[in-house]
Amino acid sequence: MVDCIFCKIINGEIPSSKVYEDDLVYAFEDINPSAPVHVLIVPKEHIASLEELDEGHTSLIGHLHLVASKIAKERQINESGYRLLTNVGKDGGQSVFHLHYHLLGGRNLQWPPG
Ligand code: DGP
Repeated sequence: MVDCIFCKIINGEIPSSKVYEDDLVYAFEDINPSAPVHVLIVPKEHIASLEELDEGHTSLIGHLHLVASKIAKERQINESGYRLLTNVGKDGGQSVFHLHYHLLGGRNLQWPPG
């Protein structure tokens, strides 16, 4: 998608600190980290948000979760724990409308979020 900042990151038009890449997903360091580990995991397909998912995306989203778990192990936060979340829409705090999951860890995360 032409004006999507995350599509540009995936395509290499905008630089990013790559954490992981395969045919389906791309993961990179968040520009404004909220925790010692803050990685964004995005499908390469442009999907605006979780609300645009359909049954055809089931294996993609399952795969993305496994990638998150793999990164958590690599960053050694799997035993202490971490959070994987996606913000949806205005009230959910979504600011970039290309589906992405935040992998957060490396500190004691508070709940509930603000
Ligand atoms: P959300 O509010 O859930 O839509 O999160 C968007 C995240 O994307 C936010 O934590 C900051 C991050 N972000 C926005 N623009 C860029 C960028 O150009 N590069 C990187 N690495 N992260 C970005």
